[in-house]
Amino acid sequence: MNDVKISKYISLLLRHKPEAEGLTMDSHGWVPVTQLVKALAGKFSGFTKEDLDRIVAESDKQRYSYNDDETKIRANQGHSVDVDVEMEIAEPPEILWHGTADRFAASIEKEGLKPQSRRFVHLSKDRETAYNVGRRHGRPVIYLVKSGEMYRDGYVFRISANGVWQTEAVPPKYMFRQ
Ligand code: HQG
Repeated sequence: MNDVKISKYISLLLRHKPEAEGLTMDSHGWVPVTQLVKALAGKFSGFTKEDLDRIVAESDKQRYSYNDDETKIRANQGHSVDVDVEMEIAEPPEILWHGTADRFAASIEKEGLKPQSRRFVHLSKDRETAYNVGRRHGRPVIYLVKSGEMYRDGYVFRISANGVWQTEAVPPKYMFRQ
């Protein structure tokens, strides 16, 4: 089994395109495990619930959660579909980071960070994580985000079940290119 390839497909289904496999997603992002396993078995022959258990447990960023009785599964964050995955609203650390690609820098410095196709802007806890996020898009550029100041100014921050900070937008005055 190519777990990385399968995990990418699971992310596609659980964050962006449940309809590609006819999955029924509820308003909190949950999908029946039996449905997901069946869909994955149709695409990756021999796929079973045990394979899904392994991918959920070993996901490097802990991308997915089961509900208590493991009948439902959802992605912890990163959605473009309009669901509420019940992220905790919390006070962020004083500083967070955002990694992006240099081709986005001019637009970001003009209009700030926007969620683009996702529901929230994703912020990293440390510089290295931000660098790795930025590298996915091209030549990386890192911004320091003054999240503490934003919080005191009334901006709402959420933290996902797998520890990724998110907010709706970051205006340019709270960001510094590093
Ligand atoms: C950029 C991964 C132009 C933004 C990671 C980013 C993350 C703008 C891109 C998670 C802009 C959107 C999310 C503006 C923002 N003008 N470009 N005003 N505002 N952008 O993939 O943050 O492996 O939707 O900088 O670890 O890169 O999938 O967001 O470059 O946590 O679990 O628009 O995805 O996690 O790209 O990544 P994305 P992201 P997973």
